[in-house]
Amino acid sequence: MKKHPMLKYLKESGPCGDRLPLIMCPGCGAGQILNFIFMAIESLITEKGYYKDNFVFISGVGCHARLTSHYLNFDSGWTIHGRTLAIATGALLANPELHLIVITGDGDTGAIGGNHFIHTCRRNLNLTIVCSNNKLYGMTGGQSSPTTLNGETTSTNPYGNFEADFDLCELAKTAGASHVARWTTAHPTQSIKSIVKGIEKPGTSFIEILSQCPTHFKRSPSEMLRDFKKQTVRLEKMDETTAGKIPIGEFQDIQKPDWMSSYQKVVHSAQNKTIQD
Ligand SMILES: Cc1ncc(C[n+]2csc(CCOP(=O)(O)OP(=O)(O)O)c2C)c(N)n1
Ligand SMILES: [Mg+2]
Repeated sequence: MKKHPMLKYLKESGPCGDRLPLIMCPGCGAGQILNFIFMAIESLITEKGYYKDNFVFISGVGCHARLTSHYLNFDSGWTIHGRTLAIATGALLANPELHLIVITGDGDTGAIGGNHFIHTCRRNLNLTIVCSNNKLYGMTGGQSSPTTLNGETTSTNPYGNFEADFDLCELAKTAGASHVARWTTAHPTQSIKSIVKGIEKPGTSFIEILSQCPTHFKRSPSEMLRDFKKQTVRLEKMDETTAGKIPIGEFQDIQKPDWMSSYQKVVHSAQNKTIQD
């Protein structure tokens, strides 16, 4: 049987046993997101001369986080829920040559790790953040998260979420990330292109991918994918007729110095300063 071309990026076996099937529930979007990231990395290695060994993955805790050290044939760190970006920052400062890919969730980024998220974007640290947004806390029983849509039903909101939902892309954009985009698991080509662009872009890249959780939403994955197509609209087509739809596309793509290049300028100035008695 012909092997899947991305299989080389998975370990033969890991803490969860054999690499396939993944530990995720059937129909979970996390495996698709992992495949998008692999496809992006594959194109950078084969077409742009990137080295596999320079990619390092960091994740926190959550269903999405199972995608790193459990399975990847890359250097990776499975770290603490909500502190993913703090730990990725440390890895980056230790070796700025690395391409750090942070796989995070809507809870990890938008709730417990919200403060780290804001300041990572503000500092414009050279990290590529891929957020698997399944709109709830998948791993702990499907509780509402900051991205659960208003009115949506979860295990903690059986009568519908009465809170306002949060737009992570708008937050990343306002906080100053260089590159910000949102897609869904029903948009594979666009997601892969955004991840490639994000990795190539100096500074913080935030790529949010809406992902289906058939287990907690108790729906079929294919129906959820069809809904992603129906519920979303390209940012540039948003107007009064599309009210209530979820905007997808590129929210921000700007040229600005990343944290490390600004820091190196300061180091250079300090080293060249003549100390006066
Ligand atoms: C410090 C800390 N607080 C809470 C938890 C419990 N916990 C584990 S995963 C999780 C939520 C994960 O949600 P999300 O980041 O959206 O990931 P998903 O499982 O949906 O992929 C929580 C609250 C924890 N492990 N550590
Ligand atoms: Mg989640």
